[in-house]
Amino acid sequence: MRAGLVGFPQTGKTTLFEALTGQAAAPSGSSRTAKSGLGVVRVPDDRVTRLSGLYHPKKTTYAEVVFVDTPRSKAAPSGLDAAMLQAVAEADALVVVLRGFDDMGGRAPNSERELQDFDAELILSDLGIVERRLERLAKTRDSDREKAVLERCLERLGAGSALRDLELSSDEERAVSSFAFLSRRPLLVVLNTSEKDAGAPLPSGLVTLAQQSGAQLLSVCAAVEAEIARLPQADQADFLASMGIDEPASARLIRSAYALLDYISFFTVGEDEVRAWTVRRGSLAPRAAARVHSDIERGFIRAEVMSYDAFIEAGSEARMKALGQFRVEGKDYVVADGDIVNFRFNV
Ligand SMILES: Nc1nc2c(ncn2[C@@H]2O[C@H](COP(=O)(O)OP(=O)(O)OP(=O)(O)O)[C@@H](O)[C@H]2O)c(=O)[nH]1
Ligand SMILES: [Mg+2]
Repeated sequence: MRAGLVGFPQTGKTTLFEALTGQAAAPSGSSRTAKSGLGVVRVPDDRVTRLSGLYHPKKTTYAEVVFVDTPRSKAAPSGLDAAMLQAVAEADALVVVLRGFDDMGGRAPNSERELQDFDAELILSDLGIVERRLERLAKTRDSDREKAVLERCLERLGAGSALRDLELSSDEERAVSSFAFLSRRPLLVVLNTSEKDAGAPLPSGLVTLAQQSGAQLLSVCAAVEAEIARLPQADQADFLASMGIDEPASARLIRSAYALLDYISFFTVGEDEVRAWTVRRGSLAPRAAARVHSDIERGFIRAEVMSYDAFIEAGSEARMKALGQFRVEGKDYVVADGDIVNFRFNV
């Protein structure tokens, strides 16, 4: 999964990136805001650790999330310029960072307003795309289906609403997917609080607004968490606890993103590798197989499946078989979170 950190200038995007990845966004010596940073974070999952302990594989691979920091927008106060758009072009989800601390000039934060303004920027960006495309299509006689969907989008956007919760059929979705509308991307809102507000309840107005926008919301004190992320791994848990933070920002953010995107994990196990994979909930076995390798999807015969919890309780594959819990599933099987899967295929 790829998540793009976006927002207005000086809201703490780069600081959050450092907190999430434990790495500085740009090489030292260069301006910290000059470049778009990429950081890979492993998805914490005790189940993978446990399976690895049982199989003693040569290699253990956790699922990963790529966070993208976006370069400073020079066109302040506008939050979206070409560089930022390019940085998030391939993001599965947008993480909008809101300022929850007094800025350099001592101005108090207004996170609700900021979220509304940023959503408006996403909407305007999409509106521009839709209008240009419709103008072009007006000169042609075909593409009626595309025109019809774009008209629906235009209506929404023109009324100042995001495309996030616009219901589209799978045909319609396909017709507009290449536009990668920003206001349709799943949105995660991070309120970047001041040190004194770390751990305080979220402002209720912002909670309501995020709900209305179809977004997930969480608060993080990026400055504190970036400090902690720089400490040796062994010391991090103690420092978090001393600040009243249960879980590092990266773990909380990844969990929210998985919930938002409705992602689940399944596992493949063996002597060579124990590995976690991510798919959308509701995916059929061949789709899950494609995550592992396209050949496995093409030559899919069946999937041998054990659910993680039952497996841990039983203790071994042999015992699972004896209990009748080692299942053989076909093409129509919907993969469940925690499934341990062995694909049988023939190419
Ligand atoms: N008090 C407080 N200050 C913060 C926090 N996070 C960031 N800041 C400060 O806010 C300023 C901007 O932080 P950055 O992380 O560079 O923000 P940015 O959004 O990446 O900024 P641009 O890339 O320039 O748009 C810095 O002076 C940070 O020290 C926070 O959690 N609390
Ligand atoms: Mg920055």
